[in-house]
Amino acid sequence: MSIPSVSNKMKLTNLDVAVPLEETQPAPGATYAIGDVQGCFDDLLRLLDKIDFDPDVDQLWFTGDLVNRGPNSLEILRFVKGLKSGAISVLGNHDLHLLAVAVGVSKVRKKDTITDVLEAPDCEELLFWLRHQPFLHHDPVLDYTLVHAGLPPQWDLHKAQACAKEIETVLQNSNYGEFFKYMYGTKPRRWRDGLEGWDRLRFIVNCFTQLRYCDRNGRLDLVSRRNSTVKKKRLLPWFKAPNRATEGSPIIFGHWASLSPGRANVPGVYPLDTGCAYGGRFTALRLQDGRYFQTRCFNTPFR
Ligand SMILES: [Mn+2]
Repeated sequence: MSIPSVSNKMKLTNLDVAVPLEETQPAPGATYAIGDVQGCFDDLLRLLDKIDFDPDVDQLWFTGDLVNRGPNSLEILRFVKGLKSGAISVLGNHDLHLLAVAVGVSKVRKKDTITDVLEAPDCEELLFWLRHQPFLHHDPVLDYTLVHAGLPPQWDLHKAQACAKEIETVLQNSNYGEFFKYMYGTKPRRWRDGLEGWDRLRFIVNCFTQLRYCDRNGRLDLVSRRNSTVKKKRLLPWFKAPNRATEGSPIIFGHWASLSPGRANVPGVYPLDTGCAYGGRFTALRLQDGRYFQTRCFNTPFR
């Protein structure tokens, strides 16, 4: 089988061209990107029913934050781990919080719903699996990139992939617990290639798992949340930052429940977190044809 040329790659993302291919080949299966699950396992099952998910041929991409806030963090971890290569999940801030609690660096907070995982007989293997998940996934054929929160304007895709590798290497090392001692914090705010040590790793992990806003000079703002502050400081969503080096590369992300899928008004930007754990909706995007699927969420204590 030859490597698809650029023109074939373009065609694979176009439904009109993909249909004849299905007539001559076995059904290749679809790829669904799914927003933050946050422990809402029953809601996930209803969404998978709706898309008629077939684990033998379909692949699921998760935007991360599989756990916490919803009622069933344990089952969702077991389920996604059990899908093996049929699922790709990037790491989110709640996933990292679970890992930090497990190594004793963080404490369980009032709204956390992760103790079922921590007390499970298979906790160790679930968390081993979790910390081996990526921070970024890129599919060159589908031409989509998946992260939990965002990317700073200074990184192009190549740099983002390299930075993801750096932090993945740290988490997959047996000394990974050390990282959590230095992970928390909102600085540095601006990327430099020369950043080193914990500052460098903190910047990288903040982009992948926390980022929402940047200022016009491309500095992260991980503090401002209120609309009035965002306006006053003239902050921009990271994907609207001027001269963003990943402009034109389709990016799927979660983490930001108040963004509406399909209404980011920026080409190639696909927010999928629709607040499942907060009585919102649950969203899947079929990458082959760009179609959205949604279910309402019921199984949540935080309505
Ligand atoms: Mn998040």
